[in-house]
Formats: sequence, structure tokens, C-alpha cells
Amino acid sequence: MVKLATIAGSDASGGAGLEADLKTFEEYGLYGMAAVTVIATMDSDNDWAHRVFPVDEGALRAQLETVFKGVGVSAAKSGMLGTFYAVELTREYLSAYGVKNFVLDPVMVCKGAGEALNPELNNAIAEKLLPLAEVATPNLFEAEQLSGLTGIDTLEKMKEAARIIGGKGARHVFIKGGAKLPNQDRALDLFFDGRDFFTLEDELIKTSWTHGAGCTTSAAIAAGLARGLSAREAAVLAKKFIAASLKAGFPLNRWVGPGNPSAWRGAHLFG
Ligand code: PXL
Repeated sequence: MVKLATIAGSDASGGAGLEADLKTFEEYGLYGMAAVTVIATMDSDNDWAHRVFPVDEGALRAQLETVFKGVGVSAAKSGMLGTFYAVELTREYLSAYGVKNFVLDPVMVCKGAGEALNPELNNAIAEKLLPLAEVATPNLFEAEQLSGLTGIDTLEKMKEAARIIGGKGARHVFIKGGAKLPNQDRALDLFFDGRDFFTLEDELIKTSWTHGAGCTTSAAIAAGLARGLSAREAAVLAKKFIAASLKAGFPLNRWVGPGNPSAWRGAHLFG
């Protein structure tokens, strides 16, 4: 059994975070483990306002020991880290255990929360984790934060950001969410391998139920790497996976709805 791990927050509502990651790993036929960094909760009496509770440093280290020392992994991804010590422990364990297949999802915003999370961590994520990343998967906002560029509103600017982020150490950069560029009616993402750019275009799935889409995409890339795909092959397959998931999105309540990673089974088996 191929094993991989996510170092990420728990989304108590189940659509994003490590819950999305583990569901995705399962769909790829892999054995998933999780080291929980923070617990995110949402308040239905207060317009689904998010709260984030960090897991203490000792408990996070003990989980990382379990995962990396006690079991071992073929790949790992990180999601919402939430504290400086989570960034540093992630760096420490990935380095100590020589994890090459590491996908950095530099979670800096949460659609539901509507604002930047922990902006004080952004530099630490860039400095400590980009150099370890086989693939970094920023959305447009995160690409701006990691590259220092502002107002990424064209494919050319996405490319410039990818080049800067690659220059900071990520071996491949996958910028998600080009659908948000002005006048964009296709789902457009950009993949950069340190030399060449590839655009990944697909039908834009018009849905409000996109909660967890970023987590799912980066988890699918990590799962593809664990399966032995190249970074580019893993990104191409992840894009198909997320499209199937979003086509089957559904509401949880009046505020939020996730994609459905298990939709892949049907899409995959029955075309
Ligand atoms: O989608 C970003 C995200 C990542 N991780 C956790 C979250 C969220 C958004 O809600 O809760 C744990």
C-alpha cells in the first residue's frame, strides 16, 4: 500500500482541509495519514464565521513522529498551518525524512472566512517551505503574496509570478484559479516546471459549491506523485479529478457547499 500524509487543518464541516485531503487520497487508492495543525470550526448562529484553534506544538510533533518515523510516506502535502511552529516543524520533518514528493498548498485565505489568514506567516511559508516543494499550488491571491507582485490579472502576470515563486525554490508551480482573471470563461490554470509554461484549460464549472477545491487539487497532485506520476502528469490528472468533484458539488447549508471527490469513481468508470 502506498502511504502519504497531509499536514493540515481539520475543517469540522468536512469539505476542506485534511478531510478533503484524506477523501482524495482514498479515491486514488492510497493510504492516507494526517497530522492536524489547527481545527477550524464554523458558527451557524453567526453567518458561518470561522474560528481556528491551533493544536499545541507537542501534539503536532508527536503526530509528525508517528507519521514520518513510525510509518513513513511516499509523498506529503501541507495545507493550513496556522502557527510559526507548524511551519517550522513541517520543514524539520520533511527535511529529516528526505520527502521529495512534497506539495505545498500555501493556504493563506479561506473562501468562507473571506479574509487573509495569518498574514504574519506568509514569509515563513515562502522561506522555509518553498525550497522543499516539488509542487507549490498557490491561488491568485497566494501567488501575489509569494511573488510580491500585486494585481495578477493576466496570464502574463501569472507567468511572471510562477517564475518568481520557482526562483524561491519550488521545483514546479501550479497557479490555480485563472478563471478569476477578467473576461475568463474557461477554467485556466498555469503549470511551470522551472523552464517551460503549460496552461491547463478546461470547461469552467459554474457552481457556488467550491469549498475545499484548493485542498482537493493539491491533495490530488500529492496522490499522483505518490503513485509515481511526474509533477506535470499529476497536475493534469488533478485537474480532471477536481472537475469531476466540482460537477458533483452540493450545498451543506445556506452558506457553504463542497465538491464531491467520490464523484471521480463514477466519472472515471463510466466516462
Ligand atoms: O479551503 C481552505 C481551508 C483549508 N484548511 C482548512 C479550512 C479551509 C477553509 O475553510 O477550514 C482547515
